[in-house]
Amino acid sequence: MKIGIVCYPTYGGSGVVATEIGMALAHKGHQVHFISYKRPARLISFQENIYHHEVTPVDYPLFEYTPYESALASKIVDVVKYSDLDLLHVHYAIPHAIVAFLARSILRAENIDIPVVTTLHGSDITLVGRDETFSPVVTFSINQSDGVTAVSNHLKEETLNNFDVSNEIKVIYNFIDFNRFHWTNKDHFKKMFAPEDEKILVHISNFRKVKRASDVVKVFKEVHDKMPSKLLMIGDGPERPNIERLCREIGLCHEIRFLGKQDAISEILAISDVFILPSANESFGLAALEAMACKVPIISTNIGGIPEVNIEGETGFLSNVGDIKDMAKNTLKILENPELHETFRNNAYKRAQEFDLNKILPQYESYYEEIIERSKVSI
Ligand code: GMT
Repeated sequence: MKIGIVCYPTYGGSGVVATEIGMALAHKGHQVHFISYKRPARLISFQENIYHHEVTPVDYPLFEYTPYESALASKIVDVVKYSDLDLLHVHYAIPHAIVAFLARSILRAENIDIPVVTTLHGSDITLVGRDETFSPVVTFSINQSDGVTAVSNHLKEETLNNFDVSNEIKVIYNFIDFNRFHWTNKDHFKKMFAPEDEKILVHISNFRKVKRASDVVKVFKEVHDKMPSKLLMIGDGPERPNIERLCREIGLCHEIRFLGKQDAISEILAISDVFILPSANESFGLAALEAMACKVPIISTNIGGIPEVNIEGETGFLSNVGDIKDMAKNTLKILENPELHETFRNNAYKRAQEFDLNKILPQYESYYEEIIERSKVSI
């Protein structure tokens, strides 16, 4: 198949999933055309069957806001026509689903039919999409898509409960590529952060408010009061200055390292003992799945789709949002008992295998085929 993928190229989960799907499809021989305003962050090296089409909105003195949507729609029209795409897969509803609808309408006027699959990822439904500024557009564009997927049962339910959706929604979970995410012995690397063999807690996110990354620091303080430990904070985003301030206030700067955006996530996870995910909302929690693939147990909240991934008392523990004491208690329970820690590590790895790329990717492929067939019938 020739597939167009529209996504955010940044470090957010939707862009990561979109890029991983594209790379895996290309590896299986499909032709994949990424359409985004920058090269997707995870598209690091040249790969056969992958093309990238950059959207470059034109600036003009009249525009206070550059009309990115129009530029994207025109680029999609161009790529569908000249690369002869079979299907367009757009990730994150805003604005990609409505732009795909626009591009599809333009192409229909030229007798070209391009089926559109929209994947809902999270905040496009649970946060920003619900705002009245966007919700009529989100509802319309979901209903107009030829196929719709959500990354968890919880996200599907949230969509049905909060938008007037008549279209069917298929759940296809996030997945993990074990070729890139797996545990390896990195003891020499661990020594750099934990020279006295301290336990390493880790958090990875884009430091938006919804991630409650300051809770990670508060949990760490409680743990650090009881046992020698270090905290690695990976990623970057709007809340980082506040969190760094908190570290200074509690006097633990020397025990907490902010490593910024990193590509070698698997190596960092391989030296980590526990992953902390205290989000106020999380449709799936891809970062947790990546940690589990590297045998890292998860201390998380019990919100959104997280319980579909992290299993209470097996792969980690789940607490109410903001319950620092409970998260700290659970972290200590795992870290103070080496046998239990090892069991949780193995359980996390086993659970991650259920989301193996090789199991999930065929679900996308057969869904694409179904949508292409269905749209041929309806022409
Ligand atoms: O919050 C993020 O990290 C970005 C966000 C997005 O939509 O780009 O991620 C969402 O999509 C991921 C991939 O499907 C999910 O694993 C995340 O749980 C989800 N984030 C939220 O729901 C907050």
